[in-house]
Amino acid sequence: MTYQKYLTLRDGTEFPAFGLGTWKSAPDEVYEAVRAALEIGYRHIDCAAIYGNEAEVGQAIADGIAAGDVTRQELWVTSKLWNDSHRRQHVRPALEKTLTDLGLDYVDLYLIHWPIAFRHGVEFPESGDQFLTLDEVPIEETWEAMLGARDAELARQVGVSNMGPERIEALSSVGELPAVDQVECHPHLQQRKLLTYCTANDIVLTAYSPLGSKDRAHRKDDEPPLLDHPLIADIADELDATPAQVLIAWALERDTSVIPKSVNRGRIAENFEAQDLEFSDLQMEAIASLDKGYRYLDGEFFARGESPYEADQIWI
Ligand code: NDP
Ligand code: 1BO
Repeated sequence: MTYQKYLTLRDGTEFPAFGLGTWKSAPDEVYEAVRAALEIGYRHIDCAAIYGNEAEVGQAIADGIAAGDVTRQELWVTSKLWNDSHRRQHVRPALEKTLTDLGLDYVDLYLIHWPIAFRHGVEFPESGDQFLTLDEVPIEETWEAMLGARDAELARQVGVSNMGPERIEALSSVGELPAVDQVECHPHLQQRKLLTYCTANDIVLTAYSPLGSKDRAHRKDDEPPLLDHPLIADIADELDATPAQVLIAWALERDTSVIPKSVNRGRIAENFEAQDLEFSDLQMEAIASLDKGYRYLDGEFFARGESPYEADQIWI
């Protein structure tokens, strides 16, 4: 029986630390992936409207519940508000669309996906005028509407993604800090400053791209492949584990939540079993030395052409 770790949110809610990512899981693959995950024991699925597969994820959840693999109460479903729905009047309809697609009455966690805004109806901007600046749609306005959606019981918890301490701190003017901040985090980007801030403020950090997001369409030539790193391979050998399991277990050891994506049943099971790994202090110290502030998802795709956004200003 694999051990399953829960993290406690500020209001005492128990949050399953380990979950399944679904970005780039094609609609025709994600149904089987989520069914397999629920059978294996996953209790946390990470979704987003922009992933274009919430209907298939929802069908798999419904069928998994019908098959007795999990109950709705045991399951944690996260989704995210896309950048074109930051205005007050667009937040609740966007969440309602996600709920319809997922076939759920509520999500457990709803996140502002990025601190970046587009005109309503724009999926990915093709010109500068399709962006909105955060002066035009302040993130505080979006956050207030997120809190309203939670108060209307459409989401049990609300949080943010891709935000650093400065941006999160600004949200406190609205009255409440987020329950969760979901950011890229792995041994090459350890997010120590942000993790210290989150811990001090009772915010759980969820680590995305924990394996280095290795199927990115536009890879950079100098990209260091995390799964092939010799130090990770050595520790995997010492623990009789795989490199992916080491990366996942490292995130759990630091009391972060972690959401590796896979559409392969064998790798879905392999990743789940990472929850049983334990490190020595020496192994944790060795992995700590790999931090180089390297982002696989560098945000350049939001900063191209006439965009009013700069990539290095996204995560402040
Ligand atoms: P991951 O770091 O999870 O890597 C996914 C890649 O690793 C896929 O190519 C997958 O292939 C492969 N993989 C999975 N398991 C193994 C294994 N055991 N051994 C070898 N390869 C493996 O990348 P993601 O960028 O997808 O991040 C995870 C999740 O985080 C996303 O799916 C999404 O839910 C969330 N996310 C959120 C973001 C945000 O802005 N909030 C941004 C990015 C991600 P295969 O499927 O074939 O197994
Ligand atoms: C545009 C990238 C979204 C991944 O969550």
